[in-house]
Amino acid sequence: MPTPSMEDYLERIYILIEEKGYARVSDIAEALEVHPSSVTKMVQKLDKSDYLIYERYRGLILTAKGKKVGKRLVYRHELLEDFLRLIGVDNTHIYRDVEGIEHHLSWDAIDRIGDLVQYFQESEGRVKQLREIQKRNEDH
Ligand SMILES: [Mn+2]
Repeated sequence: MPTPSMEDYLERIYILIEEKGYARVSDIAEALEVHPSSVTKMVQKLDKSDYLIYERYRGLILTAKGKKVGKRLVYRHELLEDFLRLIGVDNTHIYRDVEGIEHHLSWDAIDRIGDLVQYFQESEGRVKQLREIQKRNEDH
């Protein structure tokens, strides 16, 4: 099991590779706002745990295991953003809130949140009802 910090790196590396085709240590450092030496250390750790293969001058590639986990982590982040948006959380809080909770929920909880998001997405009326309750609560 990757640690929360390993998860942050894998998630970011997966996104960088999706978007640019590669992930350089400097890009990862910039995206995560950490020192490049921290990235090198973590990348070596991820290599040891078989999430990726890192060669100093050739860059890094995700293994099948790294791709699978990275994809799941990106899905989890996006699902939690959808969830918070859906329940009416203000956009200015969403990214930070997701970063704060994403590592601390079980995959069971993630899947149940997925059900709930689907429940609302399947019917616009359900979202409307929720907004009505929220409006009522605000008025009090
Ligand atoms: Mn995240």
